[in-house]
Amino acid sequence: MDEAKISKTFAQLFTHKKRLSEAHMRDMFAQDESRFSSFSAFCGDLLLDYSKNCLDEPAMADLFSLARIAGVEKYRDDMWAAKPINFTEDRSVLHMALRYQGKSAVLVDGEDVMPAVKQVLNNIREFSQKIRSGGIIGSTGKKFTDIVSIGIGGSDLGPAMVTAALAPYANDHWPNENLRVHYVSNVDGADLGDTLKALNPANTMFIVASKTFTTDETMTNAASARDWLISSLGKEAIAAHFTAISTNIAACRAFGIKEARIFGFWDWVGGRYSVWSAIGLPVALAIGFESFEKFLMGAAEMDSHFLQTPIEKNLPVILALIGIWHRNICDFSTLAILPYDQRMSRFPAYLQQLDMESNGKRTTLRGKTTSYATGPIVWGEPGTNGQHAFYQLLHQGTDIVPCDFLIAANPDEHMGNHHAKLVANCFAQSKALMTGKDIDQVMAELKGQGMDAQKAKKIAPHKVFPGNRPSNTIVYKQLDPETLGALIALYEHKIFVQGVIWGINSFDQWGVELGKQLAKDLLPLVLDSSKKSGEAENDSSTNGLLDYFHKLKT
Ligand code: G6Q
Repeated sequence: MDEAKISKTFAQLFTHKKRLSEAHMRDMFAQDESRFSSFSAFCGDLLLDYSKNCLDEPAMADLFSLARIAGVEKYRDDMWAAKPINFTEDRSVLHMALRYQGKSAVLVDGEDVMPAVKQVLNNIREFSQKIRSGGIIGSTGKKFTDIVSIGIGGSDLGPAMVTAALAPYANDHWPNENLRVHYVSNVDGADLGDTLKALNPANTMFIVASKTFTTDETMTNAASARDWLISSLGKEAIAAHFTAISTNIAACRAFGIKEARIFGFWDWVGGRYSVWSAIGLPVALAIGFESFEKFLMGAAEMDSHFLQTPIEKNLPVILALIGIWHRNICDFSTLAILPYDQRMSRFPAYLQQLDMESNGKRTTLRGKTTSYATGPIVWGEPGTNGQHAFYQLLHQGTDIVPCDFLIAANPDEHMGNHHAKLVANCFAQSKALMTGKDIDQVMAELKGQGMDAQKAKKIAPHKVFPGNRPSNTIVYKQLDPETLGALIALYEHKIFVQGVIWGINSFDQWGVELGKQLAKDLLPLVLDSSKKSGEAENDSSTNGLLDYFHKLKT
């Protein structure tokens, strides 16, 4: 990576920003009828419209150069060649292998991982088909009607989001039939407690999803679930009612899970990139293995696009570069993910982890503290709900928030004109953010409504919209398994590209550790008030909180 060249390109980008400081996208569209086609790109029938960002061709050209100079193509090829790019954990990053549809070997340390990947997929196929058909039953001979997946973070957010998004594909079982898939993640007993309340142990299968099989929340929930099962079916029921997904086979066995019920994966699969592995087992159970395979195929299509398409037409690269422009050149600190799809309601939370755990970092590959901003704060909610809540700030607030709108051309629910209204709202929002409304327009409108001039002058400033607010719009045919796979892979690769440009390791997560360690240290003080809080090396706030907690505790 040539740092001098990178700095020079950043300097050029700041010059573009200065040049465009007075520009308004409204005028850019008025002056260039082909702006939409010049600033949009496809992967299959998935469209990325990035024309509503305050950028022009010279600025885009320098952004594309930045990607080249930063070595995006080289790092991308290194990732696919299984080089240990997650160097702080000495690991390759090969989630693309989990959905690879080609015939070539994928070598890690000289060994082809594809036979093992296919073996686990076959195990998932067999297991999910048997559970769904009643070929695998509980200890009392009853069919499983409820699957409870216990995991957290990367072992929960992906499968939970995908299961909700693809609910219509659970066609054999949804909504009338029997198999329901639940997710429990929080160590707050309310999560497990509320889930178990409605369940019958005889019909319930638990899947403990944990790469390490040591995560405190998951192990606490799994132990309580095991107690719940034992209290009504006895110890011998564990083997029939518990399944594990983990790389830590010994710990699964020690928990009481039999070998044939342990689905493995590998250390080259990061937690937040693991929905494609056995961690996706609950998804296969919910939507059936055929749909799960299509989900993998959709991601593989995006992988091929990412690996083969020139940078100027490469969707993940474009999305990443637009993000770099907003974060580093314009100093916009957040990114709103706005799916116009109710079933994608967990997608913003999923991307929150994918992006913020990957790129929320301040140490470069060379161990120096960055002098520039890295990953944005990611947040969002589905449209149209958000319109009636936080969009006020998007339109008229003092912070500019780049937005990603996502919308399907076809709904799953064919109900009146609901979908037409959803689409109209989605397109209206990006249009309104871009065009805005100036004072003259507002005055003309108010006068047209018959308002007297003095009152109009008083009210008008409140009705002005600055516009020129950036957004991308992603349009796809339908939210089917292939499309969802492609969308997730799009964002995975976008985040990777940004990590390369920022010169950080997107694949470790040391920031999660400190809080975990301190929680362990504090637990004895929470459990036992006689262990005086002052005994530990705590600050006065932590001690004060502990004392007050014990005072209130009944
Ligand atoms: C993801 C993170 C983290 C992890 C959870 C669960 O990339 O590493 O979210 O997935 O902490 O870890 P286990 O799967 O080991 O329980």
